[in-house]
Amino acid sequence: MGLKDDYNNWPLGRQLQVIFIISGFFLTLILVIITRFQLDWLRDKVINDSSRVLEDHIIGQMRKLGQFETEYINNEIANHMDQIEKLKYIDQMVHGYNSTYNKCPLNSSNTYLWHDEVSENKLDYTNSSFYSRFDEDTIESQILEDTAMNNIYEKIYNDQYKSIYQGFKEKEILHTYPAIKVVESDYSPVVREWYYKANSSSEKIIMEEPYWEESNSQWIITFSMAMLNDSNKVFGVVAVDAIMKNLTTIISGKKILEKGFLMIVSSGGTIMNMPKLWYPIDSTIQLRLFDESYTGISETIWNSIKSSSSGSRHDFFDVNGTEYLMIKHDITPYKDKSIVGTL
Ligand SMILES: *[C@@H]1O[C@H](CO)[C@@H](O)[C@H](O)[C@H]1NC(C)=O
Ligand SMILES: *[C@@H]1O[C@H](CO)[C@@H](O)[C@H](O)[C@H]1NC(C)=O
Ligand SMILES: *[C@@H]1O[C@H](CO)[C@@H](O)[C@H](O)[C@H]1NC(C)=O
Ligand SMILES: *[C@@H]1O[C@H](CO)[C@@H](O)[C@H](O)[C@H]1NC(C)=O
Ligand SMILES: *[C@@H]1O[C@H](CO)[C@@H](O)[C@H](O)[C@H]1NC(C)=O
Ligand SMILES: *[C@@H]1O[C@H](CO)[C@@H](O)[C@H](O)[C@H]1NC(C)=O
Ligand SMILES: *[C@@H]1O[C@H](CO)[C@@H](O)[C@H](O)[C@H]1NC(C)=O
Ligand SMILES: CC(=O)N[C@H]1CO[C@H](CO)[C@@H](O)[C@@H]1O
Repeated sequence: MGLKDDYNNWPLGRQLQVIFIISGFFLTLILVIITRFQLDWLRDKVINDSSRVLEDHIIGQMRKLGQFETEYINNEIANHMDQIEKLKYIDQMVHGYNSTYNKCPLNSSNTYLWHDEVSENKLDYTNSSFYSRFDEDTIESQILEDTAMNNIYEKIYNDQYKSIYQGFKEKEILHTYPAIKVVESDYSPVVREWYYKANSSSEKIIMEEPYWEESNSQWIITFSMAMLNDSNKVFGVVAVDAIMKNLTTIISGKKILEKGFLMIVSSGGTIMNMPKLWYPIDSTIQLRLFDESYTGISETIWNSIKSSSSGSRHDFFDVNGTEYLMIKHDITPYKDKSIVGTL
């Protein structure tokens, strides 16, 4: 309880530490599930056909639905990928690393907000803030240069984002919008997963394992991408924490034959939208699909589901002996772009 309740009140820096611990897995698939009982009931009631024709038809419909929903999720994720790429180009330009521009068209400001001027546990949407474990006076010129980003934060910020931030190699500066206070005295962006993964795959967009934010009842996914200088060397990483509220709301609203449902599962096995039917007594627990004592799916079965092809069928029994029919679809946003995160 304590961890989940406190979590949202933690400033970004501390939250990132938690993300660092639980992440490393990625959004991976959508499952379309109905029970054998539903199928038999339908067969008996509607057609009373003992042949496999009806079953094949239903499975075909489940595959189509899965494809359709996968497309929707792919588009939503692709939007975030476009956004992070835009931010990368803009910040590269701000620092003079785009030969198209002699001079950055965005003006820097001559003031900035240092993180400890923000009150603790507060998000200040009127400013961005800067942090570094190094002495503030030695990094002022670098900070002032990046204030040019303030021109665009408020314009691109919307309810799909929790925050937008950048980490810089030089002096390990963190620039965040909305402004926050960083509580750890030795915080460094460059050792965070969103930073070092982007740093080591500098042409790729990194997508982290989704994490649950209890107080706002929403899933967040962090996307990040490296910024390169004129010699193609990483000088920083830009990141966004994207809110997956709509995605899970829309997917949870879908029903198949009354009791059938759709589930989005990360490749770490985290279930992002628990069907009511499966809801744990303690709703703060985030179940994984291979929590066998609950779902009846073992880690071995989970691994075979993951490695099977998109559209494949996997029947299983839950702990109460109910038989389910499941169709699995892979989520692979932007096949023409490099993304680290999907299988
Ligand atoms: C379906 O068929 C079975 C045997 O073929 C029969 O016993 C049953 O009554 C039928 N059900 C309906 C709803 O017609
Ligand atoms: C320069 O910016 C433009 C868009 O403003 C972008 O298309 C181009 O790829 C950028 N070039 C570099 C080297 O970042
Ligand atoms: C930047 O400053 C110049 C000179 O003060 C001004 O003309 C221009 O409109 C400013 N640009 C932006 C994007 O604010
Ligand atoms: C970033 O990548 C470079 C080159 O691969 C490496 O030398 C450096 O240690 C990396 N930095 C971090 C913070 O991971
Ligand atoms: C790019 O970054 C590398 C590594 O920090 C540095 O050695 C090089 O001078 C930089 N190049 C430019 C053009 O800024
Ligand atoms: C998310 O849902 C809200 C409320 O239903 C809506 O206003 C918003 O446009 C949706 N966002 C997207 C990206 O669909
Ligand atoms: C299994 O049965 C128990 C006892 O009836 C019930 O409390 C539980 O919710 C059921 N679990 C599932 C996943 O249906
Ligand atoms: C320190 C600083 O830059 N504060 C600014 C925060 O944002 C408000 C509104 O844009 C400005 O008025 C402050 O100067």
